[in-house]
Amino acid sequence: MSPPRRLSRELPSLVGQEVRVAGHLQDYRALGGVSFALVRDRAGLFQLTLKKGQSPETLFELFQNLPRESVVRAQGTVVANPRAKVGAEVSPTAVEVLSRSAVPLPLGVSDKVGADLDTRLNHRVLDLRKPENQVIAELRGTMLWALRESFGELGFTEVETPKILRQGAEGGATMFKVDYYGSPAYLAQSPQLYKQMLMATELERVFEIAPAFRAEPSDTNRHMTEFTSIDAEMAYIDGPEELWDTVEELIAGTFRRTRERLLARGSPFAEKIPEVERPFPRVTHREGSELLGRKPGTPAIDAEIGSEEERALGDLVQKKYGNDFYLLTEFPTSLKAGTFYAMRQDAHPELTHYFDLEFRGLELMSGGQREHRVDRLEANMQAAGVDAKNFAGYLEAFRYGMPPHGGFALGLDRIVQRLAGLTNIREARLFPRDRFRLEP
Ligand code: AMO
Repeated sequence: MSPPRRLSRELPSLVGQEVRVAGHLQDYRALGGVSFALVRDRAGLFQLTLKKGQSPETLFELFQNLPRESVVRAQGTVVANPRAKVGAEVSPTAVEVLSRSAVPLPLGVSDKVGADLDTRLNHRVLDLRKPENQVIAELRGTMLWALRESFGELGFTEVETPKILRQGAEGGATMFKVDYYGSPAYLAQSPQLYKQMLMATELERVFEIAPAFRAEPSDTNRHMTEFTSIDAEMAYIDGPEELWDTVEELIAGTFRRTRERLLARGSPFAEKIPEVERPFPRVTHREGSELLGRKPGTPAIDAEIGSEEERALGDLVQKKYGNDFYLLTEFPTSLKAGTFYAMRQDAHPELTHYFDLEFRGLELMSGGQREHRVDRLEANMQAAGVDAKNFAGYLEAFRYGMPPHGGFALGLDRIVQRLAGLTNIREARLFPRDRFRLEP
C-alpha cells in the first residue's frame, strides 16, 4: 500500500515518515554528489534530494532527461533540512513520471523576466501556474465564498435567472445576438429584469452570481465582454438609503471574511484587504461635479463623469472624507434616460434614486430604487423610445401587485482588480474574454 499524498507545507511535521508527494517539476540542479529536483504543488515548492551512493542511480538519469513542468510523483522519506525552503525535503526511493511536458515551453513558469499580457493570456494555463497568479485565483474564490456567506447573513436567497433572452435591459448596442433555432435571441447583459420580476413573489431578497455578457465597443483595462455580476434585489424598501446600508454591510462582511480566511491560509493578499469604515461618504452627483470644479447651475453640472474625472474624484473624496469608498448618489435623470426602470424622484424629476459605489477611483457597483408603479414605468419606456410590447413578460409582473423595491450589481472582476492592484481587469479572470479574445 502506498502512503497518502502529502503537500509541501506538511513536510516539516512528517520528518522520518514515508510519504508520497507530487507536482510539476520546476527545476533540476545537479551539483556533483547531490542533486535537487524542485517540485511545485498547490501549497508551494519542495525539493526531492538525490545523493550519490544513497539514492537509486536511475533517478539521476530520469531527472537529467525530464523536461521542466513535467508532472512527477515520488515516494520517499521526509528528512529535516533547515536549508530547504519548507525546512524539510524528501529523499525519494521511487519516482513516476505522470505526464511528460513538451519542449520548449511557450511561456516560462519560473522566469524572472515577465512576458507581456497578451503572451501570458495566450498560454494562460502555464501562466496560472505562477504563484503570483495562483494567489489572485485564491483571492477571487475566497471572495465568492465570503459574498455568499454575507448575503446569507443578510437574509438573501441565491437565485439563477436565464442567460439566453428575447430582450436585454441595458440598451441594444451592447447585446450579443445568438441564433436560437432560427430566430434571434440575446445573451444576458444583466439579470436586471428577472431579479425585479422576482420582487413580485415572496422571495423578497434575492442575489445572483453569474456571468454577464456585453458587446463592449471599447477596449479598456476595466471592461471585458464577459464578467461576473453580483446582483441583488430587495423588496419593501422605503428609499435608496436602505440599499446603501445593505451595500455597506455586504462589503464590510465580505471584506472581513475574505481577510480572515486568507490570513488563515497564509495568502499575501490578506493584508491588502482593508478594514471597511462605515458609513461610506454619500456624495451627490452634483456635489461630485462641484468638487471637480464644474459650475453649479450650468448644464455641465449634470454631465457624465468620465473615467479620468472619476479617478480624480476618488482622490478628492478621499481627501475630504478620508474613505476609500464612497457612494455617488442622485444620478441625474438625463444620464439614466435609457434606464427606464430607474425611479425618478417624485419631488425632483430631473434626479433619480440611482447611485454608484466607488472604490479607489473605480466604479464597482451601480444600483438604485426601481420604478414599481406600472403606469410610470410604461411612461419611462415610452420616453426612452423602448417598445413596451417587447417587455410584456416583465410588465406583467408589475400588473398584479409589485412592492417598492431596489437593488444593485457589483462587478466581481473589478473588486479583485483593485484589491490585487492589477492594472488590467483581464488578470482578475482565469480565461478573460474581450473584443479580440475568444481563446483559450
Ligand atoms: P452596470 O451596467 O453599471 O449596472 O454594471 C454593474 C457593474 O458591473 C461591472 N461591469 C463590468 N465589469 C467588467 N466589464 C464590463 N464590461 C462591465 N460592465 C459592468 C461594474 C459595474 O459597476 N442592471 C444594472 C445594475 C442594477 O441596477 O442593479 C447594471 O448592470 O463593476
